Amino acid sequence: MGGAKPALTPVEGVKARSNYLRGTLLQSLADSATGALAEDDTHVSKFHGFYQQDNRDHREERRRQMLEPDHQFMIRARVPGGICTPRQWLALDAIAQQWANGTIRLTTRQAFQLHGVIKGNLKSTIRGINDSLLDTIAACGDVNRNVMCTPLPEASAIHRQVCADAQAVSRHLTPHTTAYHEIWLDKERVGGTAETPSANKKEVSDHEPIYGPTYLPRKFKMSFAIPPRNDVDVFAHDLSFIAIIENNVLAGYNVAVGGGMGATHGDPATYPRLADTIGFCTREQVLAVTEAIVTIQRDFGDRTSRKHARLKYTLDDNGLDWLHTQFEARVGFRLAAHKPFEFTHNGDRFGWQQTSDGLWHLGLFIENGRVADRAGATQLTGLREIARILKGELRLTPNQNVVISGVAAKDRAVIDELVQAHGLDSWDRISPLRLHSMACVGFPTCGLSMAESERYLPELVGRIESLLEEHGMQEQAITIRMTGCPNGCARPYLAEIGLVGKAPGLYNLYLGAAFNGTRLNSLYRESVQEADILQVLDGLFALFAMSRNGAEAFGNFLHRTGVIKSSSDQREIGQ
Ligand code: SRM
Ligand code: SF4
Repeated sequence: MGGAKPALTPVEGVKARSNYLRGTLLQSLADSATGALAEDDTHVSKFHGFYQQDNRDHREERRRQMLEPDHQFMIRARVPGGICTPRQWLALDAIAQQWANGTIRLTTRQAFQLHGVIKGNLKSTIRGINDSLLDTIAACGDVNRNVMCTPLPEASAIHRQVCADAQAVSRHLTPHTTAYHEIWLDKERVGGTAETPSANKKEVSDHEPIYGPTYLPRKFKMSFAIPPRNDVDVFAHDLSFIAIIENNVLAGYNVAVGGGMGATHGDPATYPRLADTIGFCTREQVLAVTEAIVTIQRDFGDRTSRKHARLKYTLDDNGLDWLHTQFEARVGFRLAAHKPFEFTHNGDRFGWQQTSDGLWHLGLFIENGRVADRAGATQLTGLREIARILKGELRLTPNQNVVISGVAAKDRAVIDELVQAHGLDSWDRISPLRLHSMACVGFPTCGLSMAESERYLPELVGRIESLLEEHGMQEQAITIRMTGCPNGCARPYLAEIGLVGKAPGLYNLYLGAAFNGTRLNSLYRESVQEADILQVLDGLFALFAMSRNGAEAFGNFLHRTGVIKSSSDQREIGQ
């Protein structure tokens, strides 16, 4: 005799009632009495690519004045594989100036974010993004998110193929609902004959062949990597494809499943997890593999607890053998054994590089992805000027940077001039530590932030740079990542030094991830302030300077010497 079935989460009800993501968004937009959306619509809106937020710097003051919070919206535009045309960049920039806060935010998943859009400007913003041939649908919500692809492997022909596969997967998993087009692009409502949650045929308007009417239990993330670069952090995603190159030909992909970063402080049932490599597939099998894994998660992911709803938990609850059985029943074939591969690093590369097609690509450092004009570095204007003359593309990197891509040799000089004039040449002067730093957005826009992140990491890195200098290690590349809470948006658990916010000024310090993104770090100190962080690092840098093995990376050193003793997931993947 089983007990009562656990209730589905309220968000499941919102999705079911939303009639394929319509909700009451039109009414919410028309309601001029408030700057906010109706409660249910704050969930539906995510599938359309925007989040309701309020400026947390203004919260107290607004409360004192008995005003409603300073509601504003963050809009995320998908850029599959991070490839963006100069025209799209210019359009995003113009929209940021006209309707958002005048900056562009490059994300850790190679997408764009705009902050500070008020409700009355949402429609113009989303239309403008669509006019530039980017879109915002499925940039957030319980669906497959922006598909990542390494932006610049040296073998350009193979990169084109891998990127084409990433974009095909992205198209395949884009929701079919016509709600997006009706609401934002004023398209006619499209009729159809589809399933509805209640099997009530009169409300039929849409159908979702892969997702069904309640979409996925939770967000779903995918990436494509080309070894030896692991810049996408391939083991941090629900589903990833690792390109296997044999005799200079793309033979197919190793398939990795069940990665994820998100956790909750003090709740051991939530944890970051590295993906398992479960086999090898050909290029032709990629869409079938993707659809099978997505539908397994659709059918078995936990819809009763959003904290336990990602594929990593479905996998840990049921095991790999179960996954293979489910998978084979859906696709009708067995994955081949996975093939050997090796990753060397998970950071970005900076400066000019030439690819096998003879074109040049310039990797530029954008600190924490915030493209803005500041005293001494007018990076926003500089990238605008570059986009105006660029014949190639801009590629957004998985570490919040940008690559000016596809430049003919004769055009390099003019790009260099603009880069210098606008302070975009910092990569040439700053430390490898800073080049390997990454922070999530955090305050003031993120509603989940517990501590500063984007606004604080640059300062802290400066102090850690001084320590490294004292130990004669200013040229040492170390990955350092900070997030304002344990959700893991800057993938902090894959950094050699990870800082995860607990409260204003307090962070959990994680140490010892592998420099190539194949091992998670471990919690080393809980709830520490800046002074403690610097003291701990000072001691460890002294040890490192004294007894590292040759070019050994910091995280590997801590691991080898036993400074790091345990971790939630200490498997070393792939080597
Ligand atoms: Fe994230 C929620 C920002 C990449 C795990 N993330 C959020 C929200 C939307 C806060 C919210 O729900 O109210 C943040 C908006 C802040 C703001 O003001 O802009 C936010 N996440 C970001 C971005 C912009 C960070 C950045 O600095 O670049 C990244 C946007 C990616 C994109 O373009 O799609 C971003 N988020 C990630 C990553 C990294 C990745 O995907 O490679 C992760 C960890 C990987 C993973 O998903 O496991 C991540 N974000 C989360 C989670 C925890 C999910 C979980 O499974 O527990 C949340 C909270 C949630 O979903 O409930 C979250
Ligand atoms: Fe916000 Fe936390 Fe993500 Fe940072 S890690 S952007 S604080 S949800």
